[in-house]
Amino acid sequence: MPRILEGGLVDKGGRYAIVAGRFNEFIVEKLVAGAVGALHRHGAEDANIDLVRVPGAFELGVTCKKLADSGDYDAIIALGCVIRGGTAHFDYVAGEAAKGVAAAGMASGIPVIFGVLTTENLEQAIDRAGGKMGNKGAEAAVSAVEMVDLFRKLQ
Ligand code: INI
Repeated sequence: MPRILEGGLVDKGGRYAIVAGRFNEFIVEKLVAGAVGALHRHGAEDANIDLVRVPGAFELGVTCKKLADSGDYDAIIALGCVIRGGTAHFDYVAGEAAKGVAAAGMASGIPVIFGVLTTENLEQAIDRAGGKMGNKGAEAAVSAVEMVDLFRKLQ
């Protein structure tokens, strides 16, 4: 049997920052509630969870990078919602959000979790923010707990 290195899903005092875009607030607030609820259910305490708000998904990457570099957090969870409109704006905002969040993780070496919905319409967003497709904020938070535990084992 190979040696298997993977993170568990029980939080052991990890420090988390959730960064949430205000754009499409009605949806993003459901992602935030899902993320906080999941962190609690996996053992994290409010004292170890900070919530940082930014204008929109475009601002997530640079904010995640700043928080990751602070040394105050073991994982950052980026939450936002980009809904396709009739223009190319969607592609720029969604693309930069994904690139920025990924770059923050790569540059800092800290897990930065991508919990940004990129959907064709509002219905798809509702489905993924506590509707029939689950809550992507909660899923992102569980990924953060797992990655914090994994990174402790990889040290
Ligand atoms: N921000 C979002 O988070 N979602 C969107 O759907 C969106 N749209 O469609 O424009 C959006 N735009 C704002 C953007 O994230 C920045 O806050 C803004 O451009 C200022 O830099």
